[in-house]
Amino acid sequence: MINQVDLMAVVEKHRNNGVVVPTMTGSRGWNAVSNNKDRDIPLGGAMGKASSFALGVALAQPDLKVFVFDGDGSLLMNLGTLVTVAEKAPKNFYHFVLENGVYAVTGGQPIPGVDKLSFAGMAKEAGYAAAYEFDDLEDFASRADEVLEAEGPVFICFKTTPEIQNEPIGLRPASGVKPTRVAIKDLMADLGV
Ligand SMILES: Cc1ncc(C[n+]2csc(CCOP(=O)(O)OP(=O)(O)O)c2C)c(N)n1
Ligand SMILES: [Mg+2]
Repeated sequence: MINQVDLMAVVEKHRNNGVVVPTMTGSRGWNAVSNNKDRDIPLGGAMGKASSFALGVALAQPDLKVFVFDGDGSLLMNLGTLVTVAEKAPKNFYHFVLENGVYAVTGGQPIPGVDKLSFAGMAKEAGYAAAYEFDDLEDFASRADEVLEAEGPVFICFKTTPEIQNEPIGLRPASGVKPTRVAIKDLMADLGV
């Protein structure tokens, strides 16, 4: 099992000037490690749509790498995205799923199929250029150059430790994560588009 913030610290070292689209508990994790917040779009609310949004960015900015930190419950809600991404085949697209086995941000309810399905298997069969699965951070860190330099679309499933949020939403401490609409404006300003 992988700690998601430790994982994200490894990815941050490889992002260079790339755009990062985290969602759900991944947004908090990424906020803790990102060194270029003008190029981050934390996607809140639109469950399952982080990869769809990121696909649009990748197609519009083919010279920039785009990295998505999807949730496992979120990806299940929009499995068709795998087929759409594979069809468009953006070479600059890196789709990570944080497979923590639960809907962590809503209290830790188990996702369906967790011990049966293979997200990497589904991505491969949908037609991604490459698909990987890691449950050990050292294994990934030692191959990160190879995996993140490969031509996309690349899919990587990480088996992560759930960080369950159980407090009523109104009682949770502020996350410090930028609202999506602000992040979009900041990214456009940074890219000059
Ligand atoms: C269409 C829709 N249904 C339900 C929700 C409520 N909701 C927000 S986050 C979430 C769970 C997300 O789970 P996952 O993608 O696995 O991310 P994790 O919390 O584990 O990081 C749910 C059910 C929503 N935002 N949109
Ligand atoms: Mg989850």
